[in-house]
Amino acid sequence: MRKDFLWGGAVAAHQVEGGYNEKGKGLNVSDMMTVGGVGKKRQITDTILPNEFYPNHEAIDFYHHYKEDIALFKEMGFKCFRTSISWARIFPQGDELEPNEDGLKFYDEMFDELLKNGIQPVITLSHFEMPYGLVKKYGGWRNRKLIDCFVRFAKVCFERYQHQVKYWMTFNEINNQANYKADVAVFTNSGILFEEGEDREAIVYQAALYELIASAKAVKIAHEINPDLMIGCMMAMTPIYPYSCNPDDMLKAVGANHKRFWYLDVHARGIIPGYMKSFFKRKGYDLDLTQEDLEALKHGCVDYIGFSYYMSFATKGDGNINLDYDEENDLCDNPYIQKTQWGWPIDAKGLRYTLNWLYDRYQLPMFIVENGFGAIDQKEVDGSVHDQYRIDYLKEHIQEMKKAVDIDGVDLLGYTVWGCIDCVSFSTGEMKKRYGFIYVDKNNDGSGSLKRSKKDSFEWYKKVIETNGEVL
Ligand code: P53
Repeated sequence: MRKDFLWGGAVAAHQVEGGYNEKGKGLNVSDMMTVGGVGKKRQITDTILPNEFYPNHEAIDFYHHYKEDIALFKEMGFKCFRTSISWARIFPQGDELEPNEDGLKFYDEMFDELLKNGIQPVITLSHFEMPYGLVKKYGGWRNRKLIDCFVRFAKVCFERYQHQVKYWMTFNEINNQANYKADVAVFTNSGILFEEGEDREAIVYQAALYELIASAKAVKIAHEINPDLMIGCMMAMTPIYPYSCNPDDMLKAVGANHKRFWYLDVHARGIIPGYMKSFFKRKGYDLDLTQEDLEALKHGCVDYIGFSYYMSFATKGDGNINLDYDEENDLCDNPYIQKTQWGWPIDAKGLRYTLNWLYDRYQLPMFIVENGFGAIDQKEVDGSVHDQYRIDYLKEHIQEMKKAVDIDGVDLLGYTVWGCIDCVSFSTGEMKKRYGFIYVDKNNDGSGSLKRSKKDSFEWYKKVIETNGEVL
């Protein structure tokens, strides 16, 4: 492993900060989502309802605890810490022309605190949140107007933090909305709510194209402001394996991966890939994509590929000549691997596979910006948490990552463990789906003292970083 390998942890603003209405912050889409659970979807409400619980409003109150939390990250030896900027702290409604200085100040101070402790901030501009005002006023990313709003936000952040932050990402897991049937995925990626009978798929493709154009414009501006800045994309890398070596399964997997990862071809190559052009044509979509947009894409290729890795999927051929893929119906179980309590397949070798696949395809540096294990932790009477299952999961993944670097020769910048401190689960809004090395005393219903304590994995990860991945 390289000497300057960026070991660290990752979270997102809305999942940790709380302080949802402090110092002029507007509402984000994440503030409108109620708590859910396994088999209970999070609801999206149009106003804050008095009898509902919104877990992101307080989250783990990182807004007021960040100094204490950063001290713990330092104790583990973090080289970097990935978080995001809450867009509505900076532009409360999203379409203002001038930013909210109090919001900017919060990140100034937090980034300084990280740097003072020898930790590099790695920043996502929009991690599953955007000002709710943009949803109300413009219908979210249905509207081209959002490109300007995002680019303004990005420019303010690059200008302000260019000397504190080198590594940036534009949109978190932009491909999560490939599952356009899932309301929460589309709402959090694109701020879109559907009317009965709308063509969801067409709307989501248009929104994604606007986001990709906005991302490319942001990349170009960042380089103009400061050529040292490294701007990446962020993809949810869940490779889709063919169920078997049956050529029909192989081909179906090609089609499925195209639909889940075409965004990456745009980000990294600056073009709309042929398979998507042909798909749009076949569907008869009347997409709003100008010559100027295509130019913008060409000049805004990312500097590196940031991605999350939790799991792999599998799919079977179905005789569909167009290789179309529907995430809700076309996935099947992989008999060779186990699943977590939340039904997420555990496949450490898939990480090595993913690193090879991406490097073969793009030859860009990569950054694993999320990997982790969500589980129910048992807190003992003495306050300890024996999370050997988490250590096992991370260990297996790091071993495969090392093989990809040392044996396969991929170019990898760093690795940040998701939810390094317990935080609100994105998909269910629960606290009990924990990922952290640091336990936070907070429960699903919002009760708890918010006290932080170390789990067994804390000392383990500290050793991993200290030895640059030698002792696992
Ligand atoms: P939670 C799908 C596939 C892989 C990662 O998720 C995903 C998703 C979206 O559900 O999300 C990322 O908290 C995301 C984080 C999120 C983390 O995975 O549902 O970037 O915001 O918290 C873990 O267990």
